[in-house]
Order: sequence, then structure tokens, then C-alpha cells
Amino acid sequence: MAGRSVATSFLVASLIAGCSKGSPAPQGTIAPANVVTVKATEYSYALPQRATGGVVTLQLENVGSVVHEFAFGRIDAGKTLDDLKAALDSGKDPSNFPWAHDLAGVSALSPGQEVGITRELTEPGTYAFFCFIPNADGVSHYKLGMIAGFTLSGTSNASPPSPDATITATDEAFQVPALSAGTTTVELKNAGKKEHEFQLFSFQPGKGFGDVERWIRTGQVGPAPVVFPGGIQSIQLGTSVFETLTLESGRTYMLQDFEHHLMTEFTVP
Ligand SMILES: [Cu+2]
Repeated sequence: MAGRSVATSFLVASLIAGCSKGSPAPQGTIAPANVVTVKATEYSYALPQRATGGVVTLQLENVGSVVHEFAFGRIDAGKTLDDLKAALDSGKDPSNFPWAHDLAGVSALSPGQEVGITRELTEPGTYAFFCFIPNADGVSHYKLGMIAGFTLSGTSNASPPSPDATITATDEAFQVPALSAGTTTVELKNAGKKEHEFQLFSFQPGKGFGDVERWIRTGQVGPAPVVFPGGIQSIQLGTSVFETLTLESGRTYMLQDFEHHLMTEFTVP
């Protein structure tokens, strides 16, 4: 499952590799909601043990003090989180594990940020979150406890939110309409013929990829050179994922698909 998470879609890995490649009542309210809240801190996730399938909103919150990842996948029946951890520990290409399925999560979320991701989860079974971001000693957070899951069963009557705006990826470019400051619900739509990731971040003034790489690799000490408000690792062709996130007025954001060399920037009025 972690194939894309680790190899190509994991934003921080891409950075380390030097890859070139408000409002309390948001307009896009989800009704009825089927919400699974996942809180990340150093070094664990707090989440329910069970969840209902169908349309699910994964409400991801970073309540810790460093950037965390919410890599996300499903494990086939008969396998456990311990098997997943052992598989990740082996250092093999995660695509070698046919029982683990990458579902694309959030590769980086800054402290204090939260993002709601609404998508369909139809397969019953075990779903897992894990974090590959290293601590100051270079140890991935999942080895320190950031690997956890829930069991999914049944089908809720929840429906997708009505988005405030739609960001479309084609195989050539991102199309980004005017987005509102504050809490907003955006449809991330893959209209291309390949999978696309929607990595979202915003550099602090004067900062760039090199600053972020150094800062993450050395354990995120000192002021953050970047803000990660929540993007998503990959979206299957012809499908959409809905994100409810918070954007700051006057801030310039970068939206990037590292693997396919798509990048655009936009400023929120
Ligand atoms: Cu972490």
C-alpha cells in the first residue's frame, strides 16, 4: 500500500530526494455525515476502533508539535498491523506486498492544521494510518508508534459534500479556480488518464525546498519554513476526493504532482 506513499507520492521523501519533479460553519457542509476523527501527535494516532463504510469523512487533525503524515491504506483479511509494520521495517518495495493496498492519504499536515477528506470506502476490513516522517535521529515516526488502524464494516447513508470550488488535474496541468480564505470544501478531481497527487504547501517568505528538506531531516527544530494545510497523495483517474481545509487570506500556495511534474501556485484573496 505504501508504494506511492513511500516512493513517489510522499511529499517529504520527494523533498529530501531533492526531487525536481475560519468559519465554524463551512459552506460545504456534509450532511448526513459519517466522520472518523484521527488525531496525530508525538508519536501516536488517536482514532476509533471501528467505522462504517460507504461515504466516509476522515477528519485528520495534527494536535502535536511537529509535522505528521497520514499515509493510508487497507490490509487484506488475515493480515494485521504487526504484519504491516514488519513489512515496512523490511525496507522492501511496498508494492511487493499484495495484501496491502495504498489508498492515498495526507503526506504532511502541519501542527494545528486539520483537514477533512471525504471519499468512498467500500471494502470491509482493516484500514491503517502510518507516518514515515523522521525524527531528529532519522527514525520514522511509525517505528515510534505512529501506526494505527480501524475496522470498517457496513454502509452509512452519508453523501459527499457540495464543494465550494473544484480543482481539476489533467495530465498536463492543474486548473485552480478562485478559492476562498477560511474553511472551504474543495473537490479535487482527476480528469486525466493517469493517477495524480495533489500536494499542497506554502513556503514561508524567502524559504524553498532546500530549507524544508534540511528542517525535516534534522527533526523539525526551529521555525517551520513551510505550512502543510493538507493535500492528498493520489487520486484515481476519473474520480474525485473532497477536502475541507483552511486557507489563509493573502497566502500563496503551491499545488504539485511531483511524479508527473505538474505544479501551479495560487494566492488566496
Ligand atoms: Cu509523524
